[in-house]
Amino acid sequence: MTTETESPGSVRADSGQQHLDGATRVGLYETMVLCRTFEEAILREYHADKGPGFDIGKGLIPGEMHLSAGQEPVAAGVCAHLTTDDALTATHRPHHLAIAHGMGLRAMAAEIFGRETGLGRGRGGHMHLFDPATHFSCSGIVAEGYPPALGQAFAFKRQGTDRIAVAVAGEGASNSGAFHESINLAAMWTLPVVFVVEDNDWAISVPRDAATAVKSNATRAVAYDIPGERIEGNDVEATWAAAKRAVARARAGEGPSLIEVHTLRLWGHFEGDAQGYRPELAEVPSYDPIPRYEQILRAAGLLDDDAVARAAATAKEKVEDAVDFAKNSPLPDPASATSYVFA
Ligand SMILES: Cc1ncc(C[n+]2csc(CCOP(=O)(O)OP(=O)(O)O)c2C)c(N)n1
Repeated sequence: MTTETESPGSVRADSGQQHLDGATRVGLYETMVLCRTFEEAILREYHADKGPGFDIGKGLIPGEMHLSAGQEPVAAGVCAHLTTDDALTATHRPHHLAIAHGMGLRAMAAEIFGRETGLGRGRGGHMHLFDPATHFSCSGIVAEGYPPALGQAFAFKRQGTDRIAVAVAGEGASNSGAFHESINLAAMWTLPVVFVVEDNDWAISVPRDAATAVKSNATRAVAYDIPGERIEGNDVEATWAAAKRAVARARAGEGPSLIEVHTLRLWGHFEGDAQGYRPELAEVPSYDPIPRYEQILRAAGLLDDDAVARAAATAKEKVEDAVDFAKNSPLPDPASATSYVFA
C-alpha cells in the first residue's frame, strides 16, 4: 500500500483505511461525468418528438426510460475494482453501471435507440442490455439480476478463476425473495458475489420506510453471516472503499458481501414521472453528487477549470459519437421481427 504523501490530494476513505490516490479520485470523477453526460444525451433524445401530450410511444426512443442521474457514485465506486471478465447484473436503471463497467457506448446507444447495430439488434431496448464482451446483463424484472449473478459466480468458482459476479439492484428489490434466497445460497456455497443495493429512497412512488422493516439493508447481512456495510451520503470514495473490501474478499474465495449505498435519484422514476409524491423534490438538485465531488477535488488541488472542461469535453465527444452512430444506424427489418427472440 502506498502512503498518503505520494500523490497530491490523496486520502484515506472512511474507517476502513483504504487508500485513494489522486489519479484514482480524478478517475472516479471522470467516470461519473461520462455516465451523467450519457444520461443527459438520452434525456434530450428521448423527449424529442414525444409530442405536446407526451406520447410515450412516439419519438426516436419509444417506450419507458429509467435514467440513473444521481446514482453515479455507486457505479464509479464499485466498477473501479472490476474488470470486464467480472460479471455485472443490473436492473431497469442500468446505464451508469454499464458505462462504468466498460460497455461500448456505440452498441449500447444503438440498443437504446432500437437499432440493428445494438447489443441485442435493437430487440431489447434500454432495460435489456446484454453484452458478452463485458459480461454485463440487466432486466426490467425487479430483482431478476440476483439469481443469474449467483449462477455466474458458481461457474467462476468451479472453473477455479478469481472472477467475481456483482449484482446491483434498488432497495425496493431487496424485499424480494430472490434477494434473500440468492444471498443465502451465495453464503452457504461461499460464492464470489458482491451484492450491491442502491437505496435511492423510492421504489417508484413507495418510500423506503413504507416497505422495508430495517433502516439499513447492511443489517440483513447478519442473517446470512456475511459482511454488510451501508454507505451514507452518496459518497463515491466510501463506496469505492467498501467495494474494494468486498471485491477482495470475493476474489480471495472468502465468499459474498452486501453493500448498501444511500444514493439519489435525481430525476423521475421514469421519464414523464411528475413526482408529485416526492416532498423533497425542490431540494433534490442541491444533492447532486457530481458538483459536490468536483468541489472536493478542486479543494484538494486535483481539479481546476481546465481539467473540468477537459473531462466534460471528452465525455461529450464520446457520447455524441455514440448517439450519432445510433441515430444513423438502420432500424431492424420488419421481416426479421421474430428473429433472435423467443417467439
Ligand atoms: C417483478 C416486478 N415487479 C414489479 C415491477 C414494476 N416495477 C418496476 S421498477 C419498480 C420499483 C423498483 O424499485 P427499486 O428496486 O428501489 O429500484 P429503483 O427504481 O429505485 O432504481 C417496480 C415495482 C417489475 N418491473 N418487476
